Amino acid sequence: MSSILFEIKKSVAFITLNRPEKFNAFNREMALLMQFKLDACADPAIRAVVITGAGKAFCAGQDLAEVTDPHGPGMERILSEHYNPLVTRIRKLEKPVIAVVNGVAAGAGANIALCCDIVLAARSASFIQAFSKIGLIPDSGGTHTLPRLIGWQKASALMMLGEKVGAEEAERLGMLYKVFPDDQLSGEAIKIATTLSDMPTRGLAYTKQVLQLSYTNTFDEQLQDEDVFQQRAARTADFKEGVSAFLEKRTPQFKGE
Ligand code: LHQ
Repeated sequence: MSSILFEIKKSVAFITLNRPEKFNAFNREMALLMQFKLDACADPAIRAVVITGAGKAFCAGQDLAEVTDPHGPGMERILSEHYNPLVTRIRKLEKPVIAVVNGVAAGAGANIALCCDIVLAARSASFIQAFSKIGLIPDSGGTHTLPRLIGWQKASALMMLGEKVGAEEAERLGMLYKVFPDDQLSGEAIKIATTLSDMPTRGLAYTKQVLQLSYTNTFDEQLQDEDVFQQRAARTADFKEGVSAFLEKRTPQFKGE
């Protein structure tokens, strides 16, 4: 069985981390395969992407057995070849990426979820910046993402203490969008992903890009970038369709173009 399952239903791609007996911890094969599948999501027929885990866990981060394996990739390649390209692909993908956190998300597994555009979680799910417990620093973009989501102080404490945060607390802190009862997560996630996949995909991609620019821009620079991206959005067929549909009092049919 493949370590990454990939399925397309209508216009939504589902990427499932699939090493359930290892709590979906990443080995090299799985990290490279996930990059390959994220590249496949560039297909314009795919208009939203869901990332979730098989079995009880979302993802326990790096497979720690591989780190000590003399035939493994070696510490010096793990970030540059596995996690950095993976989270970069999620950030650059020109469509919404939804993390559906079905269980524990630890280490790189937590930070991969947190770099997605929308994070949904089961009530029983949890997030752990597990790195400090084994003498590492948080990676996969977590030192950038987490303080911006929940503030420096909370991020710093969670990263140093490596404490487990339950899904409801994570929602309260601003780490994620919504928590659902365990038995409703999958259905609610499909509804949200399907809604997004019917929306103006170019406009959503520009929203994702301009939000990322705000990390480094001044307010004035951000206003300029909003102007540039708004003009791009206004040139899309979906903008024309959205306005026409509103004026004609009908449901718009967006094509993602
Ligand atoms: C695992 C793992 C795992 C292998 C659970 N590996 N088997 C970047 C740079 C370079 C190198 C290192 O890594 C990184 C990025 C990182 O992600 S560093 C952080 C790596 N991850 C961790 O340190 C988390 C380790 N795991 C845990 O702390 C716990 O397993 C959690 C909190 C995730 C779940 O706890 P429990 O619910 O009590 O489950 P469990 O510990 O019993 O685990 C279930 C099974 O999954 C178990 O297998 P077994 O055969 O004994 O039933 C674990 O060995 C396996 N597993 N995480 N990362």
